[in-house]
Amino acid sequence: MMKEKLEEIREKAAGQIGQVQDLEGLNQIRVTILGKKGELTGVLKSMRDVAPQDRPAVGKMVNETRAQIEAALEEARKKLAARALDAKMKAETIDVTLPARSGKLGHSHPNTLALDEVKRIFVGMGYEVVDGPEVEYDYYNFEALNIPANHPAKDEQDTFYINDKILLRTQTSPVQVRQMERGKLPIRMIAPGRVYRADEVDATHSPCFHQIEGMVIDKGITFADLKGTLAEFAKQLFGPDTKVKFRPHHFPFTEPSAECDVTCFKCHGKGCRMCKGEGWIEILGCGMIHPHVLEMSGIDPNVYSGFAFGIGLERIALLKDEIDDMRLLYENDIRFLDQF
Ligand code: 2NM
Repeated sequence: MMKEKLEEIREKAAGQIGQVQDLEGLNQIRVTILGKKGELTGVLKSMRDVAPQDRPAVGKMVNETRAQIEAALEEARKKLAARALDAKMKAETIDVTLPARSGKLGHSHPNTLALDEVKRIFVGMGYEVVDGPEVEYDYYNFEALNIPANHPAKDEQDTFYINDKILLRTQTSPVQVRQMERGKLPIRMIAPGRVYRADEVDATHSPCFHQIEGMVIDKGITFADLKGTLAEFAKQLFGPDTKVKFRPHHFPFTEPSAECDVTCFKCHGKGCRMCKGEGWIEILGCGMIHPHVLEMSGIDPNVYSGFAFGIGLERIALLKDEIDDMRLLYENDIRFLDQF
């Protein structure tokens, strides 16, 4: 009677274990059979109804049944665990042979492209690239450059003053002055960098923009050297058939002074939209360094002479890339920048 009951439990367990699909189900089976209120435990509790002399044999049978069921449970657990691991591995496979998603690479800003080009040309002619402070003394920005106290450039409307002696440089000439003061001659240098003017933002103005100023000082430097240098620069920047033209102008720090135009690189001088029908495009200011400027920085104008020039970097970038609004250069709109 007890034997049949145990046999029935064992077979039922085997049947259930054979059907079970996952570890949770298996645990359920363990609880319903071997748990505190489980079927096999129930049998154990009914031992008191068994005749004392039969108890050892029945106890042994119960224990054997229990061991068999436990063995079956353990075997099933191993199978199910292996199957679960297998499924997990399949679901989480990484295909290491897939090509990587390519990151989007940036590129140089149009200003940087133009500056690199200008630098390449002058470095190729033996010039040094020099920089200096953007926060400058009034002396280096104005006085040492022969710009008198009553000059309109010095007006508070035009210059950002930190105090009455210190300001944001309005040109990169102070870098040239500092180089002259060092007294190592000859000098062949360009000074690119940020400059500041108290201007309202519009299509051609910004309170912060970039200049590239250049300077050569040696014995016997003449206006012919200036013309030859800038003619070569223009050819390299705008194409080999580019011509230059010099119009008289005035700067406090140079004498004589000129503005330099190049033949339009689009129409080659015939006149078009690019050059507003002129055939010529203004690109820079230049001149022979004023003897007083040399003298103030400790260079004897009777022994040395030199030329200097100033180029607006944005103007070059806008021209070369045919951009019609300077603000586009500062807004950092990727849709715009991606085009260069
Ligand atoms: C310009 C035009 C002409 C210039 C002069 C000097 C210095 F320091 F040598 F005197 N540096 N840059 C200069 C001359 C700048 O910008 C339109």
